[in-house]
Amino acid sequence: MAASPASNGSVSGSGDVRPLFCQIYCRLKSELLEDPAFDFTDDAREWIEKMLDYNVPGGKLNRGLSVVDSYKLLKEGKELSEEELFLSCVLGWCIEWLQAYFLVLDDIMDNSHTRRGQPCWFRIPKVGLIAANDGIILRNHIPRMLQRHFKGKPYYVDLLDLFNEVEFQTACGQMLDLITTHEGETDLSKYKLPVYKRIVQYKTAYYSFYLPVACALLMSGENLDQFVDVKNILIEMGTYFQVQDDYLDCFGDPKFIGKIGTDIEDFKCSWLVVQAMERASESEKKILYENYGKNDPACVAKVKAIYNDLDLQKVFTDYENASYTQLISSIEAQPSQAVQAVL
Ligand code: DMA
Ligand code: MG
Ligand code: MG
Ligand code: MG
Repeated sequence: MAASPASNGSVSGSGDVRPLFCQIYCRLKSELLEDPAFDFTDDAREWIEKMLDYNVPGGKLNRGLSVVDSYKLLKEGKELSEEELFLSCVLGWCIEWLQAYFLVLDDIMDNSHTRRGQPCWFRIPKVGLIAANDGIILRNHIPRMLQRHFKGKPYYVDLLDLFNEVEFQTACGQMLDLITTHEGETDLSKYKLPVYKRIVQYKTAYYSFYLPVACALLMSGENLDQFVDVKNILIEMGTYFQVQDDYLDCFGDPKFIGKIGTDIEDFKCSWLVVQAMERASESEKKILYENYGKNDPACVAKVKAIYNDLDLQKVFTDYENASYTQLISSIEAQPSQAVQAVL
C-alpha cells in the first residue's frame, strides 16, 4: 500500500493512522499469544499466529479505521491523547477480528475459493475444517482484548453489550441468507426486494457500518439510545454497500476485488437476481429458473447473459445515484455538525 503524504491534519486522515493502526495489530497479537488463560505450546502459538496473520489484517481495514476517524470527528478537532488514539485503534481491531471470524465461516458456508487475493483459509490443505474452530477462536479473542484494555472504563459493559448484540444480528442475517436460499430453490420468484433488504440489513449493515460509529460514540461517553436516526442512516449505507458487493460478485474483476464470485452458483438471494426477476420477460424468467443456482459455468454464463440483456449495470448505476442523493439529504438533516462529519 502506498504511503500517504505527511499529516496535514485532515479530518479523513485514516491514511495517517494506518501505520500506527497496523503496529497496534502486532501488539494485540502478541498479547493474545501470551494470554495467561491458556497454557500455550509452541505449536499452538505458531498456529494462532499464522491463522491471525492470514485472516485478520489483509483487508481494506475500512471498518477498523473508521472507528478512529469517527472518534476524532466526535472530538471536534481536540487533539487525541495517546491513550485515546490507542483505545480507538483497539476497538477498530476488534471489529476487524469480528469480520475475520464471520468471513472464515462465511467462506465455508458459501463454498468460496478465494478471499483477499488468496485461497480461503479452509481451502489450505492443512486447515480444512479446523477453520471452523479458528472462527470460534477469532470470536473469543474479542472479549479477551476488550477485557484487557477496557475493563474499568465506564462504558465497558456497554461495549460488551454492543459487540454481543451486533454479533447476534449478524449471525441471524447469515442464517436468513442461508435459509432463504432453500426458499429460492423451490421458487425463484420468492426473491423480492423486502426479503433481500432484511437479509442484508442484518448480515452486513450492523457490523460494517453501525458498529464502528457506535464504538466511537461509546468512547465519547454517549448513550446509543439517543442515536436511532444515525443508526438508521448507517443501516441504509450498509444496505448500499451489500448491493455493491452483490453487483461486484458478478461484474467485478476478481483481481481487483480479491475474490471470485459464487452468488449465482450458490442460488443466493442477490440484489442482481431480485432486479432481474422484476424485469424479466416470461421467456427470460424460464432461462433464469433453469440456470440459476447450478454449479456449471455454462449455466452461470446464461444467467449473466440475461443480466446483460436487462442492462443491470445501468439499473445499478441508477440505484447508486438515487441512494447517494437520499443519504446526503438524510445526513444534512442531522442537527450535529460532528455527527454529519462522521456520516
Ligand atoms: C457477507 O456476505 C456477510 C458476512 C457476515 C460475512 P457475502 O457472503 O456476500 O460476503 P462475501 O461476498 O465477502 O463472501
Ligand atoms: Mg460469502
Ligand atoms: Mg455469505
Ligand atoms: Mg458477496
